[in-house]
Amino acid sequence: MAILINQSDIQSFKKDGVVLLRGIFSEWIDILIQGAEFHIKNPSERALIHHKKNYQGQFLEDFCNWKRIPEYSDFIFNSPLASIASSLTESKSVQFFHDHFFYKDANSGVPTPWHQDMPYYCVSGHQTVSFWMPLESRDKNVSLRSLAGSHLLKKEIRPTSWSNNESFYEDSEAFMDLPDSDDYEIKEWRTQPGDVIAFNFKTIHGANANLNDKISRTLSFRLLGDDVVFRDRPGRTSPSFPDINQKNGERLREDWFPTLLNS
Ligand SMILES: O=C(O)CCC(=O)C(=O)O
Repeated sequence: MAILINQSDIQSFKKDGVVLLRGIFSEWIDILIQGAEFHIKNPSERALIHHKKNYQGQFLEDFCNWKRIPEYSDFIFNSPLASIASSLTESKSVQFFHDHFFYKDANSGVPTPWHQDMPYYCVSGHQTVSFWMPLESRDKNVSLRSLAGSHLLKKEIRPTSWSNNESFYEDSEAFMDLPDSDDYEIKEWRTQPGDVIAFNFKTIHGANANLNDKISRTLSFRLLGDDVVFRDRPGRTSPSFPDINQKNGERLREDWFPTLLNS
């Protein structure tokens, strides 16, 4: 994988829990935009729509659409995604977890709050990576931002519902509050289609509202490395996988979460 990423990318990912990889998927952008255009017109039943008072535009997020959108599955199975994930997470095996689509209308006014993805998920482990891919150019102030080193926190951050800020699970005490973002270096970059921000599921991240006069579309692809196993959460996860029928500590079932690489 030396051609696509280098040791310093791997070291940054390990130390900061986030790294920018410039232009790494440029040749896949047209295909992904085709998929995203279909997706916007045909959201799944899992899609969530967020509005903010006094703003016209909406913020739509949707999950787990790779099976029905061939452009997404083409990218997942035929791009160097898994190989890059294997290098970054220093894993021999890579399983696909899910895709997450973020569509923000122009002037949608709804930010993505600071959060950690891991506590929303039915998995535990450290060898994880999300690939955040903007489908159009993003100024720094509407790109992803991440707290460098936050993936090393010992306790998980309390997951809350983005609509009403309520704790996701009853055992809210098992989690810690968000730390003060001023205590961290914030990693954020101006980004172009083809660039990727790769981050650990435990890295605290967020994004400002889209207050520009053009839409913003982002795809995040989530992958699992060697040490990731099923974790039974005390409630509904996001995304939820009803009937998954797995026990704590098991490798995720391959019929739902395909192994993309096993070296
Ligand atoms: O782009 C955004 O608004 C948020 C992205 C995000 O939270 C993610 O990819 O996990």
